[in-house]
Amino acid sequence: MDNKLKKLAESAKTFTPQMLEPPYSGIPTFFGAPHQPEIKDMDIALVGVPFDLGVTNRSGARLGPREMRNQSRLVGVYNHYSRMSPFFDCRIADAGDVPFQTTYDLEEAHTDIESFYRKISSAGVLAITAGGDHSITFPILKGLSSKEKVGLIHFDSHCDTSAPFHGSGLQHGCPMRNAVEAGLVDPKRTVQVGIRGTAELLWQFSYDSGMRVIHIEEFYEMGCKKVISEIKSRVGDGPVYISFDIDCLDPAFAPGTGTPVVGGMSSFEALQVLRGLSGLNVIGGDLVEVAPPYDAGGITALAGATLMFEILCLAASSKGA
Ligand SMILES: [Mn+2]
Repeated sequence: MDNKLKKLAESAKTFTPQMLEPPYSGIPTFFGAPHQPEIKDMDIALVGVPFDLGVTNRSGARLGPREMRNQSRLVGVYNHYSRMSPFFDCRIADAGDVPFQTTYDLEEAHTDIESFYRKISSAGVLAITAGGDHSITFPILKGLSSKEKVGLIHFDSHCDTSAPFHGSGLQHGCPMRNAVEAGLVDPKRTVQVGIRGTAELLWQFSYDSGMRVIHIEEFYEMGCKKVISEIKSRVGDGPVYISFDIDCLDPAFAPGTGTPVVGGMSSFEALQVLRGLSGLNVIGGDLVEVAPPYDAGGITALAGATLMFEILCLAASSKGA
């Protein structure tokens, strides 16, 4: 153990009492962080959005945050790759779930999400989110918005830049288009990674607006290292948000999701790309679309929690810096 790790291990502030308990005991919070519903005295809020009224296919992502809290007790507090603990560098709390006035109206529920994230950003706190279906990313970005547009690193099998269809422009096939059209996201500083599947015809907006789309075939041709440098050169030094749809992973690694598409990357490849993104100005992120009813032995929720931890580490490094 080198000195830095030794210092982390000996630091009382690295651990909460719950982190020292067995992972199956107690009331689960994200990574064992303290539950703190009031947004104060924290640098980063971990937030659950148990909501899936925006799905086009199988529902169940509303159960994602609960199960990711469970599995997250097997993840963290150290990141062995970057040799850091976000809990050492930052004050991190589980702020609980977004409180909904209604769970039966997509538009109104999105307003609830936006208000909650507005409260978080007004307090100068970063938010890392467990979804929920992907429709939640649009109201999250609205709530976090400042004057400056953000760049977007979007891992998914789908571009999610569809025009309204099946009677809604707010469902989970549309958030990235909505975010660009609302002036929240700069499409020229946007990279979509892992894209594939039959819905390609719905995503012309990605190309027309100037997003960089890396299909899964190109991902494997380039390899992780080139993908990382392509992402970094695209998004630059400005603020950037990371949105990770678990269906970016192959269903072999993440079967528990509403719209699985065969032929995706492995959980290790996703980890490697995320780890390569250190040094970017990460202002928040989400891990969405974990749907426990289709999961097997919790592997999707575990993959989700692990990737969420990686995003948390990136945000903590940014915040710390
Ligand atoms: Mn998606």
